[in-house]
Amino acid sequence: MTAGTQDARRRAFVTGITGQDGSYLAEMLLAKGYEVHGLIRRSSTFNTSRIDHLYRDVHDEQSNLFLHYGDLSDGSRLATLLDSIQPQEVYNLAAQSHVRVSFDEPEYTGDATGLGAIRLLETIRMIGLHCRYYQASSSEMFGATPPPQNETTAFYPRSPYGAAKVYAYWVTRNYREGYGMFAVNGILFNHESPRRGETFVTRKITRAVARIAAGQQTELYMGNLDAIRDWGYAPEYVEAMWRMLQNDEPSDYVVATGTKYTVRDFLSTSFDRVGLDWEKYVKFDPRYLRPTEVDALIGDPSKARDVLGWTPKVHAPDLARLMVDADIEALKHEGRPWIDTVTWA
Ligand code: NAP
Ligand code: F7E
Repeated sequence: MTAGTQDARRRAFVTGITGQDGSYLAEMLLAKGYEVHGLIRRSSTFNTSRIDHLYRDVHDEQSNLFLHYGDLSDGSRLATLLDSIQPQEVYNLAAQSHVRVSFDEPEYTGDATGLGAIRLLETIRMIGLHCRYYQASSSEMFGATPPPQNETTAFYPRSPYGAAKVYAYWVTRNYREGYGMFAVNGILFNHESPRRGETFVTRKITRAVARIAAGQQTELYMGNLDAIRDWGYAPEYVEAMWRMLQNDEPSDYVVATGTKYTVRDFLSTSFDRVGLDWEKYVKFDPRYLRPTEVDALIGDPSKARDVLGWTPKVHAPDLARLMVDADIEALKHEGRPWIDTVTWA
């Protein structure tokens, strides 16, 4: 079958499919029988390691994952793709998603993370595509507003990334209210996994723990250890995204565990897993501080529980342990692709 030709399968278009969430979402949608179309950026080196295990040759009749070159900065390409694929569901997960990096690349972050959303929304409106749209909004939008944070909490972003996400949040709501689009914001708190990018704090820690335990590293340089986060498990969070698009009414939802954990707690639990004392290895480096920090994010996921029936099962201590175990496993496969296994309901 040619990519996108019509059959009974539901079609989803996923931007950011090569990222942590995109890979789990694609895996889950394929397990549910969807035809999945992913947007990937042209890169001089392969950037598909998180989804290679899902990919089958396009000449294979059973293939139901299709990858398309494109970029959120390229509106005409988005129009061509969406018009030819005609997906029923669009998940906008692509972003320059690193908060610290957004201070170094504020303009680019605004373009990809903020304007990228309106390029997609306006494309959908212009070509008259009847689809449901998911926007990857973030707890970073709450920034300096104290916890607990829910759907009615005021935004006070503390980074170019947070500000760009606020823009994307509001245009998503605007297209829902102005044009009657089924467009929703998932306001997701930090969620992690063995597939988390290596420069986010959890993965930086668990990867270092595995390497220190194996004698391949002797110290770990970190920034602010006092930050409080509400860390959940990414495969559970992509399930919440999907549920938002299956609900009768479009609405916005906080997705979180409702529990607090500091960076220091995460360090302690991770080093404990291999029987080491974190204080002997961790050193301070101011380069990992941000010009403005988000001190505390703790979500209240009551609405997602009550309306979507979504509840988190994995909390920060178990998450730290499973990520350390996965990084120990990954070290054994260094140089070869390694992917954690997830069982989808
Ligand atoms: P991630 O691992 O950093 O993945 C980001 C994805 O976006 C990658 O596939 C990346 O492609 C793609 N991308 C970046 N710039 C692009 C552009 N200009 N055009 C097209 N694609 C582009 O992020 P994640 O953790 O999976 O998060 C998914 C989404 O949720 C992001 O929007 C993030 O901001 C948001 N979010 C994440 C969290 C969290 O805790 N993980 C919480 C709240 C919200 P390459 O692989 O080529 O770089
Ligand atoms: O930092 C502190 C740092 O970079 C967490 C993104 O997915 O979640 C993520 O943003 C905390 C911060 O994530 C280091 O200062 C200390 O307080 O893992 P992070 P983030 O900034 O919370 C939100 C919800 C998103 O939407 C984003 O896309 O840890 N921290 N020392 C450090 N952080 C890093 N990266 N590296 C350190 O060495």
